[in-house]
Amino acid sequence: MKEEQIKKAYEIAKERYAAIGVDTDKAVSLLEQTPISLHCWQADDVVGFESGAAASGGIQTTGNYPGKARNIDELRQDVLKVKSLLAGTYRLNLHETYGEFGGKFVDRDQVEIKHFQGWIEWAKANGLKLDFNSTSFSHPKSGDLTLSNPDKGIRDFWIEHTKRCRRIANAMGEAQGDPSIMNIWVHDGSKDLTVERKRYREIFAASLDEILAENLPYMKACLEAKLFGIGLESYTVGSHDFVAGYCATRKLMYTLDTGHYEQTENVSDMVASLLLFVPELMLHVSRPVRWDSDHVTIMNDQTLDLFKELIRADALNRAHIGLDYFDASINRIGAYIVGVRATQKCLLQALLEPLVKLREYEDNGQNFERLALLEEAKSLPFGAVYDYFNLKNGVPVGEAFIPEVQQYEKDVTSKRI
Ligand code: RNT
Ligand code: ZN
Repeated sequence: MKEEQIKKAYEIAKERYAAIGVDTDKAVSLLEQTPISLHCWQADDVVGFESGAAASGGIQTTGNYPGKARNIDELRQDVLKVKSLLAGTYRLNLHETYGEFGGKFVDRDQVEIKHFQGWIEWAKANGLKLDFNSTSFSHPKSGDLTLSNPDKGIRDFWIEHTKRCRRIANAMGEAQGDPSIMNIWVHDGSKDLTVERKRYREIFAASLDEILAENLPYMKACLEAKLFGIGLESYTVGSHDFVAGYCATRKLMYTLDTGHYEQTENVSDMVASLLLFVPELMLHVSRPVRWDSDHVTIMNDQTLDLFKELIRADALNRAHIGLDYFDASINRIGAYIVGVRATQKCLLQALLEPLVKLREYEDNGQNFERLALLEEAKSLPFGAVYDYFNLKNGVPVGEAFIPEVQQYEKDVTSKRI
């Protein structure tokens, strides 16, 4: 598409939206400024640089498409390639297992800020801010229970790990002048029936209280809820009810992963409830296909509804947008870009919703009018606005990123054998 055509289409779209009280320029600028946290683990199938082993502990990556990042340099190169093809503001979400361990084995209860110093500098040099995750899976001590383990030795190992991770996140936040968001997700659960549901949750809460006691002003912790993990189907310690209750009482950020609920559950409806009781949300935007399969995020009703609820709740400044999927069956760079673009398209459509008019109709009891406008809004030319957003920021418009990804595969990732 020619530049002139994109601009012309945008001008027409701008007028069309203005007629229903929506400012497209404002939506574009919000889209530019809203950070999206790229999950480092799509680049290498959640392997990391600790032991090189495949992910275990409730999660599993499927597929063996060639070209995954094998070391820090390759991962950084991939992330920068992804970023270069996208408009907007980015953060990078690291797991503890992605530290720079200098070829030595550094156990999880020994990790230090120095193992992330290189990341802090690299991120700064490349205009990225860092988020962080403790990592209690894929380790000999992971078992079925970590922070909720009745065995004090194992529990203390993971408490120490998570405390250290908070300090690392704090160092990241201080260096970047903006809090690093540190997610705590543990796979703790049971494959089969358990008669100790309450006991493990009591232990988990006590472990979390101990971990979160230290005052670290440059980081924010969040806790991720989940329905079940692979091999842990009968019981999850950190269920939705547990995490909602814990976050509400401790005033902690809740991590909402869109793959972590019952398949027919309306996840977007949780936004307007949770935000009444927890300070902020961390979003893991994903795509569950029949289960928590972590397929690449696409523009579907679930994702659209999630962002619409966020905007309707006026909560863009109380939510941190991150991605969480790991598809090893397709080009991984392409997977990043498809997922980010889908997320942006959903956020943009939410920002372009004619909310003032819709609310007016609702207040007046004009329910036919509300339904009609909601339907009509679906076919308004948001695509022209999204194209313009990309053109304005000098990145490929529409499907033009496909050959760029193919070229990178030819030059770089296909050579990783
Ligand atoms: C697992 C959680 C968690 C992980 C990452 C790798 O079900 O979604 O967020 O995907 O920490
Ligand atoms: Zn997640």
